[in-house]
Amino acid sequence: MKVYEIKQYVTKYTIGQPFATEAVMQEGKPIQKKQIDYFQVEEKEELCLKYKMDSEDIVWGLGENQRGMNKRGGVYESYCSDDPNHTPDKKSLYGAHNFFIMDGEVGFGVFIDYPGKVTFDVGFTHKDILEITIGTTDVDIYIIKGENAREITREFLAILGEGYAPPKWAFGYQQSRWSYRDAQEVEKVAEDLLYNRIPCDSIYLDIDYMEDYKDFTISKENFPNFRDFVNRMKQKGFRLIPIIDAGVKIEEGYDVYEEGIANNYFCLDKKGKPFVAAVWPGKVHFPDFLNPEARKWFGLKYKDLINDGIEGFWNDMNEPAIFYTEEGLKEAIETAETSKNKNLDIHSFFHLMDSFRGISNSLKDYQSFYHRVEGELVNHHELHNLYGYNMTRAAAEGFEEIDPNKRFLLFSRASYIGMHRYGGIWTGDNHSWWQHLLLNIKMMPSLNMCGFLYSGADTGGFSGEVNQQLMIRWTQFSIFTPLFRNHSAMGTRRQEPFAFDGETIEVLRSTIELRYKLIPYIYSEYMKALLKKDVYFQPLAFQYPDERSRRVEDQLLVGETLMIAPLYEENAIGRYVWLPEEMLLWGVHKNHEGNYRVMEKGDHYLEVALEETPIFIRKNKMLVLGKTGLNVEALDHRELQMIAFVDTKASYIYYDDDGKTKEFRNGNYTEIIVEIEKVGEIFKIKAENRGNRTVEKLHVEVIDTRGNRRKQTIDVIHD
Ligand code: MIG
Repeated sequence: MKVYEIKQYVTKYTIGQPFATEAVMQEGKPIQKKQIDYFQVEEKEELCLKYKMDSEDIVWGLGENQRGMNKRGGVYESYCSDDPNHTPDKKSLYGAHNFFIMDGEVGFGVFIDYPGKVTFDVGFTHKDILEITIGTTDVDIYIIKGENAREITREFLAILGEGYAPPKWAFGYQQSRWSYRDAQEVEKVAEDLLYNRIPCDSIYLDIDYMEDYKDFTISKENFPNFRDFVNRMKQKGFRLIPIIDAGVKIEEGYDVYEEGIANNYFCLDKKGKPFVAAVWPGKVHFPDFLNPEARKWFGLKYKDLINDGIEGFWNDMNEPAIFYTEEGLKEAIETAETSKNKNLDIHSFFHLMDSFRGISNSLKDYQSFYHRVEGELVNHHELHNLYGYNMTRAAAEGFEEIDPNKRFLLFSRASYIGMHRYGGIWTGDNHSWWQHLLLNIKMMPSLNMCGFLYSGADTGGFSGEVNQQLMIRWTQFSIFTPLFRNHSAMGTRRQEPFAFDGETIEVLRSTIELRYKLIPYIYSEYMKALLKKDVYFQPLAFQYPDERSRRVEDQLLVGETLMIAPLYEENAIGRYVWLPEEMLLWGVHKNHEGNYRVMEKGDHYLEVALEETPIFIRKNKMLVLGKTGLNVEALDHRELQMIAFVDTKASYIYYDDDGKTKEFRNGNYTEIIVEIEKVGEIFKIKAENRGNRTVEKLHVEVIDTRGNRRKQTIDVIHD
């Protein structure tokens, strides 16, 4: 074992010869140590790390996973999985995020940097034992120390490198469905949104826009004159976001296939031939994204669509999902044949059923193909969790080359820690279930701890049938997630906002309008978190370490000012809310202004009508707002509104930039420092602009702890 000090609080333990995942961007200097801090280690064929937890310890993190924010009580398996049934017993979803924090009397963070299978038994087998099983003896393990869970998170994020900055329009509302099949249907969606005055920035193109599901092709029949269409839609205020799948269709004459074959860019089977699997297009090959040349080639394939005016993409099926392989299918058919004309007993019958059920995404298939890494063949299973990561990296590196200063929208389904440098993630095929709204709420801070700031779930749920209430409640939560997209599966009830009754449309519209009003705040908080390598969503525990607040899992801190307490139960007319300190409730009712209430620390039952989105403003903090508009680019932010809840004094840094380029990295951005101080009975307000000049006036409303309100308009001082 070799040990390195990466930073004062971060130690890296290298055991054997680990695969370079490139998750961590920082090197360290060698130090002497014989043991991994905190853990008892057993080394056989696999590595096993054990830690005895205190009964009070909370375990945060593990990113995209089931169960609570506190991961205690469950088993989690990092192995990117295309499993559309996210029931609570599932151990793997689409991402592999091996970072967690032990938060208690003794506190530390752990990142297991291994791209194969890792299992975290967090007090499942034995209630007080945390057991990590790593499917190898070649691994990098990082132990991170810090004063508290938030600081540990920041120490961790700091070694991962700077996250991905989406364009500002990607913070608007996004409309999706599997599928809007042709140009007319897309146009109809746009018209319905406009007719109902529902703000929206983009419309998604799911797999049916392609010719036979072939990546980088466009169905000429369904989308004739694609470039004109893309630009026409953009003029109406909608960007089109096509999907790109991992598998490349095997078809003579199809350029992506031909080039991949000619240059050896595909993953190989045992015999050294391109590996064959079946997905949407039928038989496909998988680009070997672990090979830098193949990555470069695939990344530049996005160019044609970009030339057509496309500015954003979503990468799907990149676990990679496999419907079946020839071998898998053959085995199942053989089982079926031997079962033919037999009187099957119950075991044989289930064996027959299982042989077909287990055909997709099977471990056997993942173990049967190879990547070429620095001239050597490496079994896919060993680095399974890096596939989606490197597909997304391919795209991001392609964009960098195609249009270096432009920000593109990009997110992926499969991911591994470190991928947040290249794009965001969405949480895949959830259901229109209340439980999945709650899961979404609990998952957001865990994803943030692993670096994934630009993320969100399919609002309203992907599979199953959403009802009007769930659609509203889910939208009321999603207005706070950076990626805010309504997406649903083929065959399910239509769930675009305009698909509901008039009253519901109105509630959804005003909720989405609230999102657009919040964009100055959401964007400012997002970008500050990105630049400071911090989180945007936090559990209450990260700011309020008291025992009561530490246990709250259904309220979140959003940026530095807000706390939210979403409604997530059917037919609920209110909910209990815990206030860790005195706060100002902005009971946003159809966006009407001025509905404030100072609430004291403690437990409250809060009535929340279906059209209401309660927002809490923390003490001595400020919320910045703008006017709504039909899309992000239509927003006028020369004058902004602020709501400040002030006892003695408060300050806020409002961040903004052009939202289109990477110029912010050269210091081209706006920062307005707003300071409010109580002097006698008056509040003195000062707003000073540093950097680019964008805002002229601030309309500040100060609410003091007695509920007195004062409005004041101030000019921003420019240096
Ligand atoms: O096998 O492209 O998660 O969002 O609509 C399903 C069709 C493939 C899965 C994605 C989903 C998308 C769907 N895809």
